[in-house]
Amino acid sequence: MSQHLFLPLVIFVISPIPEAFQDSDCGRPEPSARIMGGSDAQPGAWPWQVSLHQGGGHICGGSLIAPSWVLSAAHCFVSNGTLEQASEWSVLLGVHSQDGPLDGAHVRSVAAILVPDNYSKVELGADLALLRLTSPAKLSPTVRPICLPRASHRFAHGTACWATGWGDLQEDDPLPLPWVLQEVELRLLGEAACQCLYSRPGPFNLTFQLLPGMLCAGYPEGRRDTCQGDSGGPLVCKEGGRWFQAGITSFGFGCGRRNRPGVFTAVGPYETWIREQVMGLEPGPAFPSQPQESQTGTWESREENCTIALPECGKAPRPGVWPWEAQVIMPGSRPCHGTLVSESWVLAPASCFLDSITSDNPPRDLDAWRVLLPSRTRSERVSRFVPHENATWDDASDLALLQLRAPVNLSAAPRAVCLPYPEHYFLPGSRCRLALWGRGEHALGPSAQLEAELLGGWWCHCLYGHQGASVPPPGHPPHRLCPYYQEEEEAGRCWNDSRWSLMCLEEGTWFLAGIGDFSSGCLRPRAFSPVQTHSPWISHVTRGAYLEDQLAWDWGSEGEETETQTCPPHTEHGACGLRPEAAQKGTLWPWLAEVHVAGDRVCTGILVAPGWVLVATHCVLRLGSTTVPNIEVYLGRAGASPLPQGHQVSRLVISIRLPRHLGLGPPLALLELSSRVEPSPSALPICLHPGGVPPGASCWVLGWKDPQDRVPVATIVSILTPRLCHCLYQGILPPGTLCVLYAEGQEDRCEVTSAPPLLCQTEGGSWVLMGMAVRGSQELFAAIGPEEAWISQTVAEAHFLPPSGSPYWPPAGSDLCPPDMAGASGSPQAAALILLLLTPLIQD
Ligand code: 4AZ
Repeated sequence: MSQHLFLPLVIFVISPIPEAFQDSDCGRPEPSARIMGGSDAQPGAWPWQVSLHQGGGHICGGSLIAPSWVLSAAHCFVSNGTLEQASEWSVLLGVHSQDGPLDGAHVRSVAAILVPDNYSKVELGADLALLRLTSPAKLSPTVRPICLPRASHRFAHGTACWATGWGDLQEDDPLPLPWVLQEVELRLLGEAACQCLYSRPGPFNLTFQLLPGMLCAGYPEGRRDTCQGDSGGPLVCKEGGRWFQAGITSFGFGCGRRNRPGVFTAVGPYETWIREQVMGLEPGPAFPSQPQESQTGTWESREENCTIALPECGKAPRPGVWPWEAQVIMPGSRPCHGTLVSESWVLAPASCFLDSITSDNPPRDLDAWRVLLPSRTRSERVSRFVPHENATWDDASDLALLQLRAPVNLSAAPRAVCLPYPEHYFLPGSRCRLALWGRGEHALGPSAQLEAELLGGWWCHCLYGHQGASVPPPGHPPHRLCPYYQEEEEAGRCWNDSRWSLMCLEEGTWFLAGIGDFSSGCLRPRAFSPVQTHSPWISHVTRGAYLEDQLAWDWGSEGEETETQTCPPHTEHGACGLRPEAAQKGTLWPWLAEVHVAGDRVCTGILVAPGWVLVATHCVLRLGSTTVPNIEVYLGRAGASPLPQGHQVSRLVISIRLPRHLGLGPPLALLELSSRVEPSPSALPICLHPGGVPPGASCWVLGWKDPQDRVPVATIVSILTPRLCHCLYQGILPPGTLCVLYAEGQEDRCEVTSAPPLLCQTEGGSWVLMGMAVRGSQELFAAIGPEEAWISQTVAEAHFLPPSGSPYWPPAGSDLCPPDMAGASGSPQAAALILLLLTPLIQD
């Protein structure tokens, strides 16, 4: 539907008198002279094929069935339930290429368009139309009518027939100039065989009920089909030396998709309707009787059993052994890792080949390039290099296609990876793998397996998106993909110069889902740009890449209303410490967990990673007790104002981890949850503070007013300088203890038995955990910093901010306390007030 043709009308000669026309003239092209997966037709090979124009461009196909009659599809002429004006349409006859001189071609206007009364929309059948021409066509070797089948005519299943047209070559890929008529051989599918294919959920999770008067043609494996713009055109089958029109191109689910053959309007069942419409206007169409020898075909045959095609791409013998792994070798540089997407094409980052960002000239020394593919003894040569047009300035388009000189056989290895269609939605929780991509170095050594699990859209979208951005709802393709994986990070290195591709598994089939995004820098999880947006370009260039429908659809109840989510304030520190807008109903402290210990005791816990909660040891473990209590963790609870059910999560604790402290009882414990918590505005991990006090931060003790109703209360505090702290609690403090000072009257807003945490909000806006309350104290907190090594080793995903501010811990033995204050009598509060007059607080 995308071509526009402006015709010089003067070249056409109108022939006023119909030529003699008989039955025997139909369906016989005189000289023996896309559609998807087809090829250029020979001029004159399909002399009944016409092009229907509206507004100067090709819209639909049609077939000449009598000098004054054209058969086409109703949906070409009906929009919003109304039939279009005949005068808007013109019929081009005898056309081969719609671009050059139209030798022997001529045009006719349309006097009337007739559509069956019971036509409403394509899926409900009766998708046919008759066009009466204002004057008869001029019959010639390139303009001849097709024979029509009678109602009793039976086309045998499996018959090879031909569809023709000027429609798209693939979904959203119009036929290029010079617009030469395309032909494709399609096999007739029996009703049961077709219904069986369409009864299995396919694209968009849809199934379809085939109706009487429809027929299917194509192949279970797809790849050859009619497409947009072919509608109304004929499907013809040769019997007894003449061509009969078995079908009218009507619709389908996409084009050339697996298990989705084209659906045609069967012509035979409409014999009576057609005869009625043309009655009285001679000569009418020819309905020759079916040749004897063709009546013996199979129509209720063994073939009718259901032959479903399986994906031809994305099969790996085992994860990590990728039959589509391709390495491009160029003299003088490291190999570039890419992936095989078809028999003849390799996809790789364009940046491997474009020498620098300043020179975007494609390289010229293709002769020297070689491609290594699995199980091939010799390397392949390269004949073409096609970079993506945005490759040099858009990271997400850093792609190039390399054509191999000779196609390879894809029966075992090498094999092609599957590519997702643009509407693909990879389910959160999908199993994925990271594979080498481009010239990236393998950070983990060549044997490492990077297993990954796809995280939900919210997290990824907001981590890399901006505050207030709306999150694509489940089922909608995301802007970015974030896989969760274990990465051994060396201190100070985040391997942001190594690149990966992301492959995800659906029903045993691997898809190339994303390509590593440089823009994620050191943020974790890394972001990947979805490949699905580039699939149309890849299939346009390669004409053979394996696009495959989504194979897994279950993302929960669809009927459930989903509020549009918007992104909370952003942090530059990775996937921690984000706090949703206070306005969002309910949850204000998304990392605050209720830790229910063995029934009724409740402690405060803090989510430090999607599967881990940090608590004060004394709160979950009783001294002297050797049994590990039964612990349950609740997130997304906001005390008296409960959130909708969907926002609350609970997990059992499967292990308690303690640091190995010699002598002293460890102040902090890590609880491992039975499964990860999907990050959401009501359950987010916090960042951890490595030491010192963040400059300019505001700090809070977060707890409950009372352990029964557990309404979160946050009390602002000042963290005292180490000197003040040391002087006030001289001799009684374990190393790494933080002291705080409450504003007057605020000191007992939180109850202490639940061991509340001490948090700060940094100048950058992200929230960090400083410490957890020491047993029985309101002012003393066991700091996180000194436990950094243990926490990081136990929980790879826990995120410590880079060190900042002044170191908190004073050198051992410093003794600078004012003489009167050492071991001050009276309350710490009173003592601190005196000291405050002498020493500024750190945060001031
Ligand atoms: C169309 O839109 C159309 N693959 C025609 C045929 C098919 C799909 C779409 C069948 O005109």
